[in-house]
Amino acid sequence: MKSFFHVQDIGNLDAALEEALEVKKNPFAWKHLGIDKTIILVFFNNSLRTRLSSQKAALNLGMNPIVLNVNGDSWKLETEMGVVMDGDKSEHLREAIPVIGSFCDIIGVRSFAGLTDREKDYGEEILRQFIDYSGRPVISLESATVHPCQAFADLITIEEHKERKRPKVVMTWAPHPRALPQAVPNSFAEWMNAADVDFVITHPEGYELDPRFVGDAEVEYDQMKALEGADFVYAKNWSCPGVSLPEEYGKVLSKDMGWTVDAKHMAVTNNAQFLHCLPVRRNMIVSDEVIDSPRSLVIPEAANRVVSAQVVMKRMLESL
Ligand code: SN0
Repeated sequence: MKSFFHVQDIGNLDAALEEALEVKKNPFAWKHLGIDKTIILVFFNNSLRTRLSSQKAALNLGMNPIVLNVNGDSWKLETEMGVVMDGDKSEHLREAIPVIGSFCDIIGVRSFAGLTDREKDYGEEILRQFIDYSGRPVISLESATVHPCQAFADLITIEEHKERKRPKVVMTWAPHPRALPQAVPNSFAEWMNAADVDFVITHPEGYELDPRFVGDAEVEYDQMKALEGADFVYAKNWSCPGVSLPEEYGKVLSKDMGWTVDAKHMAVTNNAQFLHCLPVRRNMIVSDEVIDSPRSLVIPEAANRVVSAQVVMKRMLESL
């Protein structure tokens, strides 16, 4: 595997799921693969699960993880080409990336969407530079438009917890005080479209996700109607994707607390299990009652982040 970015990069999903369950059962069985290998995890943004699960996955495989917090403990990095570097940024990505590449065998990168320039974000400019200039396999640890390690962990969690063969999975927008990227819902949609589930997306009008990620999914603007009979409810906030009105890109169009997932929403589902990628704003995205209920899977879902990362790194080590 050369890069991990889209669902296609993992190949056959049944095979990937089978491998994930094997890795989960036997996390140290592939420790020989990573001996004398190094992964550098580059963070332009905050992280809890991604940082820790990536390090844990690397250690399980016998690899040496090194974490670099850009903006914290490295030089501030310039990401734009052709600029006069007379500001606070001391080094350009064009040099930093090949240097990082020369110190390791695999690279993971977290670089959130800036949410001001849609074209730049959807062109994945920072991730592309890592792919083009590092000479190493690159994993998106949430880049501008995708968060594949999360979506793969979500799929593993659904596979483990489904109570019927083809469950109904509903992804619902929920309110948040800040503008958040679309990476998580984009990847979740992409992966659910490829999986053996009935997938429905619900959000207020104006929050339409990019058609490349929505694919053939059903979009229902009536949240209650969408949730009827759901087996899994996946809540997530995202800012305006700017699909029909580019000038609204990255804006918060609604903070409608009527969309907060609470007991009244869960009551119309098929006793659904609740998913969220975390971090979650309690009583904005989801009520305490729902996230604290026995049908909430947020902790096992987060635990599966080690599993998804480990399958991806294992595949990369196998093809070095
Ligand atoms: C990120 C996002 O893409 O939505 C990371 C999720 C894995 N979430 C946030 O930045 C939440 C920050 C907040 O203030 O709640």
